[in-house]
Amino acid sequence: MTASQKRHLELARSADAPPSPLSIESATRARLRQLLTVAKAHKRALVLTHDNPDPDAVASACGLAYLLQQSAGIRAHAAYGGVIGRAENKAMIRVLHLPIVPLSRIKSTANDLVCLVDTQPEVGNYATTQAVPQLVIDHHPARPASLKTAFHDVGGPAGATSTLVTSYLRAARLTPNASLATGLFYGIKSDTRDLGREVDGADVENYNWLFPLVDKTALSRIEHPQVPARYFAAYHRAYEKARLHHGTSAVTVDLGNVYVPEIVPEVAEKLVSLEGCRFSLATGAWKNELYLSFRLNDRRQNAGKLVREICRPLGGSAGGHGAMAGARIPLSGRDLSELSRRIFDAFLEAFKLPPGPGEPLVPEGEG
Ligand SMILES: [Mn+2]
Repeated sequence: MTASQKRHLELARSADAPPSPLSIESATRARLRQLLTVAKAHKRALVLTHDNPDPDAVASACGLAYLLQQSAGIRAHAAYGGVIGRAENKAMIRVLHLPIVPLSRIKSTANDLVCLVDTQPEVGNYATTQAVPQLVIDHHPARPASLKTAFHDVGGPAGATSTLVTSYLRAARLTPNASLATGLFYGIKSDTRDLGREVDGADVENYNWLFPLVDKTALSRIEHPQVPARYFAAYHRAYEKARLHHGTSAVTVDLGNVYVPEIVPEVAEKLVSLEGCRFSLATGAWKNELYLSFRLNDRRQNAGKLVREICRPLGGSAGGHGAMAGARIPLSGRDLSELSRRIFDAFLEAFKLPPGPGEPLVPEGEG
């Protein structure tokens, strides 16, 4: 056996070996009972994701709404603010016909229970409704406000909110249909980058449990979507405008105005695969807000913490965890490229790299 095969085996063992499957299951069942007790005191639930939701947010919202309907016997609607713009995410909704709608289509007054998934109170990245969220399920680091809600399951170590929701469905002895199962599976798969990043034993366990229920044809159509021409234009501009810092230690790009906000994280994700790169940063403007995405290869740093420290003072909302984080900052008259430069310099300094414009990723004449 080669060293790399050995390492793979060790990784597989550590990821597949939770403390004790039985104790985890009874803990989940106890939490499920608490969740249902809170839910049953209400009539109509609104399950809200963060704005511009990703597959994990969409799937966990639909999964929780299903759980509330089936096991608490209350009406529940899943909704989101912002837009679903990334091609894979649009395909997910279209191919799977998932029951989630823009928040504007829901009469908020009729709901007496507001639930949040894949985000938490205080984060500020979800559409504001009048009611205070009372039920929160999120794998991101716990926020103090979440701990004051009637029910909360926050703070990881799960790599995806879909993992937490799948555990509750299983504890409630519910089997999701092919559409929901495929959504939850894709939620886990995309948030953990195919179980390769920030993954927990529960992610692997639920991924395997969902696999036989997945509609493989649908999954393939989601993962290989058709994209509009402007997608290629946006990528072309991204590569042309990307800048290298201190060799290939860091790569930054200010995308200018973007046609959908999701192109920003997608580009950051692509650029962090550059050889020798410690982190990537992408910014873009959409509807008078600066969107920022940060991706990290350097395990000694925490992406979420850095983004919060740098972006909060600029008036933005920020979220994220170990290797990936993002922020949204109102431009309020500020110039995108100037603000981007300031932010890039702050990150470069945090990594003790020289600030400044850097060198083009694609030198002139090679593009
Ligand atoms: Mn997530």
